[in-house]
Amino acid sequence: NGPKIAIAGITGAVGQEMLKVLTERNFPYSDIKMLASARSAGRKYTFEGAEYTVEELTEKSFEGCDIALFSAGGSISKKYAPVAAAAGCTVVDNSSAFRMTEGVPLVVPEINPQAMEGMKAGKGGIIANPNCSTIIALMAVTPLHRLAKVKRMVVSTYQAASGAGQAAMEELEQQTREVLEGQPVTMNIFPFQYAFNLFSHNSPMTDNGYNEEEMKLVKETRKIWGETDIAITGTCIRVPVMRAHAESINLEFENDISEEEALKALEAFPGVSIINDRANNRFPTPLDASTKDDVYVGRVRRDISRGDNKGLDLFVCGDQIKKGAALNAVQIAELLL
Ligand code: 2RA
Repeated sequence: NGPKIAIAGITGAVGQEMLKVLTERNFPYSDIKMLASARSAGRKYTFEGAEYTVEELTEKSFEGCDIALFSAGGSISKKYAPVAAAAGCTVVDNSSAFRMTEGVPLVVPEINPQAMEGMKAGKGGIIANPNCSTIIALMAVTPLHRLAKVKRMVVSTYQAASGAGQAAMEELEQQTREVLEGQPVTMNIFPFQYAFNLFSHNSPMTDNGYNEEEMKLVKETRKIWGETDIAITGTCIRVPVMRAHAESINLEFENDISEEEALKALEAFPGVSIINDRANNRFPTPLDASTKDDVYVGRVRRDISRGDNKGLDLFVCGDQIKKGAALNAVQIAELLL
């Protein structure tokens, strides 16, 4: 008789992936409440042999629930996560609404589980799921940070359509067909062609010339590691890939670190797999990572632009819907049991 779970945003790509992950990890729930907007209320899902009817998300939706997984956008989280927490539900929020809120743990279970120490299902509280590009980067960089202490991190991301939602994935597919058929491309989600193209991440621009996605990387890394004096910069790009992000990362360390030491630390880190086959020029691709739990790391090499052993470059791929969102959220829920 495990916890009663509510999933807010059940019809989205992440909500649906959460169900898959609950099954894959044999999560011991006693019941599931599937919540969405009024538009989706009444829709039926069969899950693990039982039929569920989607209910409209209201202030009353969380009574009697022990854990609420939110992935319905920031405004829904802002309005209902505190209501769910007040009803005694422990909230795992995949939106950015509370990530930088003092007192709300921002957690990657393999990295900083201690941040949510003492929190239990049914005892209220909110735990924030970091942004997907932050999770994917830090799964690779944290074992190296622990070994030689990162001083500066430069990240270039190649972000999949799934990060912009189901509709963006559908638009990418539709535009690809249209281009191949010589048809004019349909543009609903982005104001320019996505297929066979790439562009600066679609999140809002901020006043320093960085977009919100890049600033999430900077701010969330510091909160997750609990260190504010790390120099971080990034450029986030949307690329025509379906569901796995790729990231090129340059690191400067306080201390020496060799390629061998880095690979050993990566091999030992849970949730990381290595694809680093120089002889065959074989390194991680988004299709290696798609639908997989692990984050894939390769191109691990000494940064030749420095005259010392305090720099490394690497290349990382991780599934945005899974480890970037749904899997990380369910792993946080497991820590509440
Ligand atoms: C993106 N990080 O990929 C966002 C998704 N939450 O656009």
